[in-house]
Parts: sequence; structure tokens; C-alpha cells
Amino acid sequence: MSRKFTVAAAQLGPIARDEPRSSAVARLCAMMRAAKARGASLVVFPELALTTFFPRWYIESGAELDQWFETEMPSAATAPLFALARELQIAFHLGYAELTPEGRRFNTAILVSPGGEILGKYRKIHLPGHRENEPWRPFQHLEKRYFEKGDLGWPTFDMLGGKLGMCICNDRRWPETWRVLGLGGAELVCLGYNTPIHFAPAPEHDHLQYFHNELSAQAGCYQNGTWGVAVAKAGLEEGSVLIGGSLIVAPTGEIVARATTSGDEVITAEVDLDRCAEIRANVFNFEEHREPQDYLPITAPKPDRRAAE
Ligand code: CDV
Repeated sequence: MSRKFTVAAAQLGPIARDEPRSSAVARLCAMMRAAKARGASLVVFPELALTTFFPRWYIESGAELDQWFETEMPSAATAPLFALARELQIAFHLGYAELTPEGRRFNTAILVSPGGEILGKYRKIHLPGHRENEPWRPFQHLEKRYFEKGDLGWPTFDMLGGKLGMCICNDRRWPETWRVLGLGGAELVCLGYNTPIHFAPAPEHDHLQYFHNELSAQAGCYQNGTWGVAVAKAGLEEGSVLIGGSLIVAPTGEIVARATTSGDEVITAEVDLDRCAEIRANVFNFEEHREPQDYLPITAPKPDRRAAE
């Protein structure tokens, strides 16, 4: 059975602070239609794709914070996306802020089947940024304040004839993310990102943001023999410039498609999941060549910083 299909990365341009969910969802639906017109079986949307990137603002709590979170999925606001996926028979990946019935908050992504059924969920594990207001920054990055660390690990899901996995934004910089996905047999990894070009703690690296994005995705894909679809929310959003450069990466680490704008843009590539074996049966044949007994420091608990102080 052929395991070839077309995948689409649907990069989003900026979403304004006062832009309603209905507008964001309409933009996602337009890109889903464009992806389908180009033959895609799967369309990948970015991290926190329904709203502006709200962790750039300090918010105490309460309704002002809750407005950015989804308490159900699908909801009245997101139902049109699920309905369109069913109509077009296209799978999709979507990132959003999740508020559970128990009051827990996660930076979440889901994989949805062409029938509109949620087949997989991932909650972001590597949360960047800080917890308290830091007025010296031109804008905040308060993911550590607003989200709990994800509690689902990095599972893989049977979909489109293969195994699909997810990670979110900062996760892509960590080789451990990709290796756990690789060990789970991931053949295609969907990942969304909101990456400001300005990194306040080390502004001397601002010019490297696009490079580090590609470096991380290409290395992760190659070292684990997986396809990768890395999708940005891009452009000038509420005074903060977010990088674009959405990518589709082959298991060889080669970039096979790249966005060229900072706005809503669909890019596509043909994916053959059987190509993962080119790497997995050879240089990264895990069974043959991995030496986990020498990797113990990687999973040893972190030293307790507070105890040392
Ligand atoms: N949304 C993110 O996780 N952004 C981080 C920034 C803050 C460095 C990233 O890794 O791209």
C-alpha cells in the first residue's frame, strides 16, 4: 500500500488582540480549502492558532486571562473548521490554549481525522519564558505563568497509514523531544510555533532566529528519520515581530518546501512515509546502533535549584 500523500503547512499571519475567533477560524478555513485544492490530505496549523500570542502580556488571572483559552474542542467557534474538514475529507493539526474542566491550563495541539474526530492530543512540555512581570522586556513571554507543563509525554498516533507525532514551538529546539518521538516510531511530526525575532535575554542572537528554526527542525528530522512540518504564526503582531519560514522537512533533513512571506500562506509537499526507512534502517537504526546505557545523565533528575541556594 502506498504511503504517499500531500501535506500542507498553513502559516498564519498576525492575529490582532481584538480579532474574534470567528475571524481566525475563517482564515484557517480558507487555508484548509487552499490546501485541499492542492491535493493535501493533511493541513498543519500553528501553535495557539485561534488568538493572538497572549503570553506577551502580563495578566493577573480571571476573565481577562480566561478569554484566551478554549474550554471545549470543538466549540461553537471552532465547529466550522471541523465541519469543513469533514466536507473536504482532510485531516488537520491545530494548536490552542486549553482550559480543562478541573481548571488546568495547557498549551495544546490536536490531530483531527478527515472525519472530524480528534485522534491525538499533545500538551507542550518545554515551556519557555518566565512567571512574573519583567518590565525591562519590550514584551513579556509568560508561558511559564499561564501553562502547566504538559502531562501526556510525546505520544504517536496511527493516522494516514503511518505514525504521526506532535511537539510545540520551544520543544523543537530540544533533541530529547525528537528522540522520544523517534522511539515512538514517528514518521511525521507536526509542530507549530510563535517565535519572536527579538529574544530579550540574548538579543545578539536575534539575527539567528530563522537559522535556529531550520537547524532544529532539520536535525530533529534527520536524526530520527522522520518528516517534519513546522508552521509559524508570523509577522508583526501587536508590536512583536514573529518569524515566518514555515518548513516541510524530509527524513534526510532536507527542506522540501519553505514559506516566503510573513502572512497567511499555504505550502505543500509530497510526503512518502516509506522514505523514513532510508535513515532508520541505516545510520539511525536504533536497534542496531543506539547505546542507551551511556545516556543516563539525560534522564537523571535535574538538581533542585532552590535546595542549592
Ligand atoms: N512559543 C515559543 O515557545 N517560543 C519560543 C521563544 C520564546 C524562544 C521558541 O522557542 O521559539
